[in-house]
Amino acid sequence: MSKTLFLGDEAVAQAALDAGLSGVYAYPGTPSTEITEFIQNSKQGREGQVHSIWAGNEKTAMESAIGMSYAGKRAMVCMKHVGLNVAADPFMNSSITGANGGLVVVVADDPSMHSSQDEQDSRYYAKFALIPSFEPSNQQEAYDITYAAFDYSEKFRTPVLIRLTTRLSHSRAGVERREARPQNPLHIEENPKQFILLPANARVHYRTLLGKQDAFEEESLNSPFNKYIDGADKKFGIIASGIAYNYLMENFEGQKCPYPVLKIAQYPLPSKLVAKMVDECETVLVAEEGYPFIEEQVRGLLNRTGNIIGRLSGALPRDGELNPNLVAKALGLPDTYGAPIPELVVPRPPALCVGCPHIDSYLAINEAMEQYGKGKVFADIGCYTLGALPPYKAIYTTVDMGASITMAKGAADAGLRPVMAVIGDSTFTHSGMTSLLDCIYENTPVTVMILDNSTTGMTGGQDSHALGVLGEICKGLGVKEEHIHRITPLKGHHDENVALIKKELEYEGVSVIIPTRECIQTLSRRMKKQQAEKKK
Ligand SMILES: Cc1ncc(C[n+]2csc(CCOP(=O)(O)OP(=O)(O)O)c2C)c(N)n1
Ligand code: SF4
Repeated sequence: MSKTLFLGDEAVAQAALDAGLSGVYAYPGTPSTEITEFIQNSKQGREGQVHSIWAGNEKTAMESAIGMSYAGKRAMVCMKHVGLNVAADPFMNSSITGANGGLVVVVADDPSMHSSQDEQDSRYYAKFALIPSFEPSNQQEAYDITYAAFDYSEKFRTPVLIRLTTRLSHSRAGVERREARPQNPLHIEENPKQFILLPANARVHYRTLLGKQDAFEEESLNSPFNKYIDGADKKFGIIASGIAYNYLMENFEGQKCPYPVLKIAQYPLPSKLVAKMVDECETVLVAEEGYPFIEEQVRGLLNRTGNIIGRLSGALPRDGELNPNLVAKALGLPDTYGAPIPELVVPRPPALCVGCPHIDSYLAINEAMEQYGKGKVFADIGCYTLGALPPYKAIYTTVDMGASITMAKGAADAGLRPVMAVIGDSTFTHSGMTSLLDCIYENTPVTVMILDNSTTGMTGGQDSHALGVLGEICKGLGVKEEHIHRITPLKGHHDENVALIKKELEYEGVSVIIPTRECIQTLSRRMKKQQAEKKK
């Protein structure tokens, strides 16, 4: 078969389709978004009626995927790393129930935090849930691993996790595809206790899961994705996982490393291969993207011999992405990698687009809040987080999706007055609605501004789940109708918007203000599409 050029994300998507996927469930998040978008735009996906509509958040996505698996079909759920925190409850418990149809959880980590609040490493989640995980080192392996992961999941009746990282997700390489497999028929589990986690059932299932651990390790030992590549010079042995394996090999002409290399792309770690390396080599360098997940396990608490080096020992930086140069330095090799990127490209600070509706909302907030001083506007995650930067400097917090309203609530509970929460429309439906309910339940004095730009702007313009119905949702949750307002964030409406915000700040209860104007990027894409359709 000839090769097709795929992003790492696209390779995962294509492999899932070829492996007989029936549904992908996801909430957008960089660097994972392109997986679902690829399936949404794929002819193969459409013809196969593969379900691919965005979910409300990662937890609902995970649960839908689990449901599809319980019905016997192959399902995939995709998210960015912090999304797995949101999905953690069903994720952890799905390891106890096990899967029916193949269940693959794809999580894209973002070391160096290119567009994230942290650089947490999802391999810990797989270990925590006692399930197998994979970490491809290139686009071909992303394809091959995803294809194989569905079989693995069905063979052991377990969810499996595939961990990607930004550089792999967002770079392209030629990928050879396999023959497409048909989708599973519907198939209901016969054991009536399998998917009911009453404690009596859960104890049995948990022991079953513990009983699978040796077999998982045996699979890792014999996996085509893990390799022990011997080398004559035993001064070093190198354990390299995921994309760090590429960074290592880029340092050697013809990819011929003189030291033994243990390439890891499948977990749990094959301890026999690790032991062989530690026994044979003077010093073992662990090169891995993210946290020192392997290094911690190999060195143990004491590292008595001191010959395991990596991110913990300081041989590699403790945080941020690796690159071939950093790996070379850790091995004492000459620096061959050229100038670091910042010397070649002048960094440009992020900014709201010219004409963005959020600008007018922040100008109004700043004027209304001026008399009250700083520290009273609790914000959230989205394009509008840029309101933290000059010239606006309008917000006090940004922590996790949906947090603005409940953090404002906590501050109001503490006695702070007046407090505002600023949240995007997509973030509100992701995880802000329950926060608002908490405020309504106690009639907390909070002014909530839901920025309705009709889209999920920050991740490229996916549809908003609450399009046109935000007011009704707030009313349905219990906000009094007279304290729900739609405003137009435009210069011409500035004074009336400021006056309304000031009035609601004085109200000792929950009020919601919804500035409504479409994101100009979405608007321009929509206009172009309409014009193109007219020309047809
Ligand atoms: C748990 C979690 N999931 C996904 C993301 C990625 N993400 C950041 S903001 C955002 C949505 C932003 O949309 P919206 O709230 O409508 O604001 P906008 O960007 O349109 O201003 C997403 C999906 C994240 N940071 N955390
Ligand atoms: S993409 Fe849309 S919401 Fe985001 S900054 Fe630009 S105009 Fe504003």
